Amino acid sequence: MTAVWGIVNATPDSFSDGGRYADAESAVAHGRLLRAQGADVLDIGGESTRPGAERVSVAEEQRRVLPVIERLAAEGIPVSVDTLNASTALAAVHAGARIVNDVSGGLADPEMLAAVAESGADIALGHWRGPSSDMYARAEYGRVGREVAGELRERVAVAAAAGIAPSRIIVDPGVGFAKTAGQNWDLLRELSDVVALGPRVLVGTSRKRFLADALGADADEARKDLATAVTSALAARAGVWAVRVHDVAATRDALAVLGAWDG
Ligand code: PMM
Repeated sequence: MTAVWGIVNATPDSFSDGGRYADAESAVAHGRLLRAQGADVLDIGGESTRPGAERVSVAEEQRRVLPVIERLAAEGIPVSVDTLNASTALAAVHAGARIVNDVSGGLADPEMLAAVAESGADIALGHWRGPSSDMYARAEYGRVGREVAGELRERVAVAAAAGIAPSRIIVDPGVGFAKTAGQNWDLLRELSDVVALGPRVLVGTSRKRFLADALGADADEARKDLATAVTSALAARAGVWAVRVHDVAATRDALAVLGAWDG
């Protein structure tokens, strides 16, 4: 059965004036809800990696994620930390995270792979061609599936050379990272190139902008969550190990339907 990663944003809630404690409190509550809905892993991030998003300081990132990770991990829930920073990855593992989710595949912080090797955690290596501020300038591919797979193969080799056991490595084709909308669809169609690499594959399509190609630009969050359940089921059919989503309940239902269909 395909695993489901539930997204927990440990970012300040602009609608709350309760301060840091209230923010951590609501992130923990949200994590518990996603777990109850069937999330296998909770992916906790304190800095948005969306296109055009602002960077926050490493200290601020850690103030946001560490209390949330500590509390959810203490409840026995498998936790990953979504970060580009080696020091946050290490601190998160000390707080109980078992997986480091680095959308840059170890490229953003030169210390990342050595830190993860030392920590003993698993690592998800994302396909990345540079910071989100100008990543569309790098969105040039011949056959996108083959090229993404080739670049991920290189990152896996570098991670293994840094001392991370191959069985601890997960790869992610990085939907939306340095890819146009059309290239994201091509990539999903060609997922078998990435699955053929060998390591476990994680795919994240949740609420991403390219879904508007199918739904129209005015699609709200609820419609994007339904679309995400469909793309996640199709990714599962293509052989991925896990999908990363905001709406765990909808994707769990879609995977259950796929399971019944397959018998
Ligand atoms: N996408 C985002 C953030 N983190 N991590 C992985 N492994 N794969 C992704 O596709 C991915 C990610 C984009 O931001 P979001 O948190 O708003 O979805």
